[in-house]
Amino acid sequence: MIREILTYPDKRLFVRSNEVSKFDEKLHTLLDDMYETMIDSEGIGLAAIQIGEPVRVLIINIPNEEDVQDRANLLEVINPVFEDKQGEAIYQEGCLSVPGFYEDVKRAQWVRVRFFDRFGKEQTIEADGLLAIALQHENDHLDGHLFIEKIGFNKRKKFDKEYKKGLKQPRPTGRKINQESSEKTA
Ligand code: Y12
Ligand code: CO
Repeated sequence: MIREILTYPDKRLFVRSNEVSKFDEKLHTLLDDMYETMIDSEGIGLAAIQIGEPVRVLIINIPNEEDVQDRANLLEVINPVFEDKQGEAIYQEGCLSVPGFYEDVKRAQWVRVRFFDRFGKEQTIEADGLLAIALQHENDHLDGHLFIEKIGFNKRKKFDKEYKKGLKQPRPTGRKINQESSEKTA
């Protein structure tokens, strides 16, 4: 089911989300709803709190080299713990909860993250590039933080000004999506 995405300045976006303790049908429905909602809004990442669920769940679906967003590459991350971060990277970020605003953010270039999958199995991922950025952006949501908090003072002023004007920058789209689910068994 496609769910409503909370947008800035909704105060629920600033709460710390709770750890998941049950890897049950309810969690699977939440993950499926998050995927449908993210794809419907042309996003590449979403945290559960963005649809009003304060649990430590995030999903990421980075488009491949042909700009196809293949569900087979969907990453479902539950209770993530960042074990290591290295380097620096600057990337122009956007967020479905801050529509129409994009700004450079400095983050780690490489990360190693321990997490659980939807079946409660512990996994580790090492990532760089866009995936590393997305993991950090989405993990910030779990701690109640938005990327606009990481931009400089002058850029933040620009955001406040554009936000007040209700400015929505058009964004090129046209990405292909393959929503076929890859086989996922326990
Ligand atoms: C790098 C940087 C940030 C992330 C976090 C995930 N962010 C998104 O998925 C943002 C998606 C987004 C989509 C929008 O809509 C369209 O493009 C049609 C959008 O535009 C508007 O809302 C007007 C803004 C953001 C991962 C990796
Ligand atoms: Co976001």
